[in-house]
Amino acid sequence: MLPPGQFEEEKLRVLNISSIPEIDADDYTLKIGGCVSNELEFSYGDLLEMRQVEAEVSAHCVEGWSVTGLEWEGVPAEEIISLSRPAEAKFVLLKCLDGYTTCVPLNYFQHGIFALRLNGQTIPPEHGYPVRAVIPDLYFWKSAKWVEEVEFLEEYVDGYWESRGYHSVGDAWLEQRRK
Ligand SMILES: Nc1nc2c(c(=O)[nH]1)N[C@H]1C(S)=C(S)[C@@H](COP(=O)(O)O)O[C@H]1N2
Ligand SMILES: [Mo]
Repeated sequence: MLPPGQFEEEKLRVLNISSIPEIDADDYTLKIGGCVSNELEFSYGDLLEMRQVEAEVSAHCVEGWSVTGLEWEGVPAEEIISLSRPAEAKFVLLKCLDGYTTCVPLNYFQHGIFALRLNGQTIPPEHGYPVRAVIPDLYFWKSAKWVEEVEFLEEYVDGYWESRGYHSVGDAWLEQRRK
């Protein structure tokens, strides 16, 4: 079943605000900060060694196309939450290596994955290598590619598309496309 107003496509369309960043996994760091008890940093190697989960999460682009049956594998966001302990957080701002940002409510983020693999292979560069935050149920603009920083927030702030009129939550099942 697809969310209202969506049609099924075979393959992901590659959509970026600018070009695909060239990333050497050896130089990559995922930073966790904001209103947390523990600020953390993880290398790509650290993430590979952490607890991994696999989940099928469909992509629902706000422009109307959906791709189902995508198998993502990586570190559960719950793990990042329990290690950093963001007691008062209500949102997270995901910041990416291409300058892109998006704001995600914590109650959706907690079901997310810091994906390292897609359909049994290392995530391809155009889809977010080395790390993509995949957030179930929200439109796909909330699934940040090339994510490098997670800032836990008590208050909502706009990210890139949210500041251009797109919804602060963006639940595809509730058809929350624009503000
Ligand atoms: N870092 C980053 N993440 C991003 C974007 C982007 O421009 N930069 N675009 C978003 C949008 S609008 C969509 S629809 C999806 C597209 O993902 P895909 O290129 O893997 O199909 O990525 C989302 N995540
Ligand atoms: Mo999109």
